[in-house]
Amino acid sequence: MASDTLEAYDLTDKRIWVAGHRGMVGSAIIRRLETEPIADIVTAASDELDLRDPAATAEFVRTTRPDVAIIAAAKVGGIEANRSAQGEFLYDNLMIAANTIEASRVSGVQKVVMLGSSCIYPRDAPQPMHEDSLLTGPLEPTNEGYAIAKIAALELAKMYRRQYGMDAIALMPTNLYGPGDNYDLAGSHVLPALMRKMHEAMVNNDPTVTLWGTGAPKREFLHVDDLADAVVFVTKHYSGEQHLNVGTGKDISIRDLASLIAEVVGWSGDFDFDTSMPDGTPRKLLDVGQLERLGWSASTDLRHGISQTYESYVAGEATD
Ligand code: GFB
Repeated sequence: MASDTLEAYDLTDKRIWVAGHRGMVGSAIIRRLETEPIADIVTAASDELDLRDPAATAEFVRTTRPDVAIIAAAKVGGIEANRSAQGEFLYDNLMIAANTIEASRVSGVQKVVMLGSSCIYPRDAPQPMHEDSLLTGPLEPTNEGYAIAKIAALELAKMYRRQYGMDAIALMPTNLYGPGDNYDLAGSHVLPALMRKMHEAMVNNDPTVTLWGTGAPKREFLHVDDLADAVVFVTKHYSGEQHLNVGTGKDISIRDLASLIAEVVGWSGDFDFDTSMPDGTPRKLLDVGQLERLGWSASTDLRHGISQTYESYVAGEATD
């Protein structure tokens, strides 16, 4: 690890911009920042500021003058949303990254934290996937647009550090879940989709739930509150051009995840497999050694995290 990586950045009295504050990730980061002695948090809703617009983004940063920019805004979705709208995923995420980083540079933001995804690594990268696997092979086709945008974002942070001395860092989280997730079955990720499908099967007394693909792929799931804690940790303790993986270091097959969700929801039935839907990457497990050596590791147990997320899903439904 380079010697520039353990610098401490004091958040006391800092003004922090959280881009994407209404999303699952942004809202978790705000909950976590509220426990820090910062001055204030700056936000803009997407109907007030379109981060794909360079002039509007530059004007927002110029007038609000944040010390720190945490870029949690992104167009995100599960395997089917990604596969069917690759152009949109590439364009929106490229523009968000380019505009937020450039606006931060022009207005002299002290620290910029970019968030990416474990899908930046090659489909067949050795597991667990080390940061050095970046750009060593072909990407998974179902999320190539999103992955290319997130690779461009982390490279932009790196190049701006080299050219302008900007303190921009990039974190690559694994698959996330938690309160405030998207439960729309066509666009969501697997964990919220299966939670909803099983909850509805229980309510309707359905004996079967259909899973996409074969159930064999393995994924690593990180609670969004753990990610928010990692974001604050690296903002305070890390400065370097190397992007960092964030995960739990443990993975689970989709079939076993489905069984775990069924136990938490209290539904007992059978699974069907719709193999006309894609499996995607066979396995996606991160090597989390670099962040662990800096002093951070995840703490939420998967079963506990799913239970807590299910409680918030049921509570949200009750108030709809
Ligand atoms: O979470 P997910 O949509 O995204 O799917 P990825 C993970 C696995 O779960 C795939 C299976 O093998 C799906 O086929 N699966 C089973 C389901 N049943 C379902 C279901 O009802 N809904 C969904 N959505 N999946 C995304 C990328 O990949 O992960 C993004 O497309 C991003 O770029 C994100 O990186 C974290 O893990 O395959």
